[in-house]
Amino acid sequence: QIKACLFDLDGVLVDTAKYHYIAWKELAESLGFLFTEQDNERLKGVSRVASLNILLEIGGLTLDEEEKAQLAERKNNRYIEYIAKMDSSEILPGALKFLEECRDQGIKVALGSASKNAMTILNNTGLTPYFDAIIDGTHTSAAKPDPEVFLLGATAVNIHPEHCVVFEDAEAGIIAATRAGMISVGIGSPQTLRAANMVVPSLAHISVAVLRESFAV
Ligand code: B16
Ligand code: MG
Repeated sequence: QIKACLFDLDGVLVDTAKYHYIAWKELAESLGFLFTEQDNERLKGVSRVASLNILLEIGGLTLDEEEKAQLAERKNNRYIEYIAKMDSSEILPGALKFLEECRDQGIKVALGSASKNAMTILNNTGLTPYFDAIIDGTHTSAAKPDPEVFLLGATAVNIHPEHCVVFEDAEAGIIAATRAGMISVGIGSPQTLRAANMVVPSLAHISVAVLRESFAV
């Protein structure tokens, strides 16, 4: 029986990837190199520090830890300017309806995001009240594909992992869900999310009834 749904934030509930992209692109250009949309795919679901390391590798730059910390802060300050202007219009299709369905059917709802800015995004879009537990980058010590973020979520809502379903748009997140012993639903394309138990284009394409029919756990 499905007793909890755990949601990634960026790419599943809201499209903040575009703001991450603009902020990283600006940083790359200020350092003298180009950063493309294709490069940006490598940063999805990846932590801020790991993202910066990938970006610097693309630019062929080697910097010390202090310089890196400054750049990560500069990028984050830009990103914060963008997310400060977010509102409920930026919630992705089907997300609200599905969150309401979970609530109505007594299914626990938790967040499992790598972002340290998750609370700002949830508050600005009005999503916070839908969650029984919120686990984000301020609570974790290991990044996806480590299962920590989802295991903490399951513990917070007091549900065994085998009764949890994870919704993720990044491959690392699907691997994290599998390692946590949970069912995974990929949001996006089946090519990139091959390891998921099921893949749908968005939350508008899923319902609690379909989940129950597909996974008899
Ligand atoms: P921050 P998610 C992730 O969010 C993003 O996909 C990823 O691009 C970002 O680098 C990471 O959060 C850290 O975000 O810089 O705000 O702490 O998909 O796990 O919800
Ligand atoms: Mg994501």
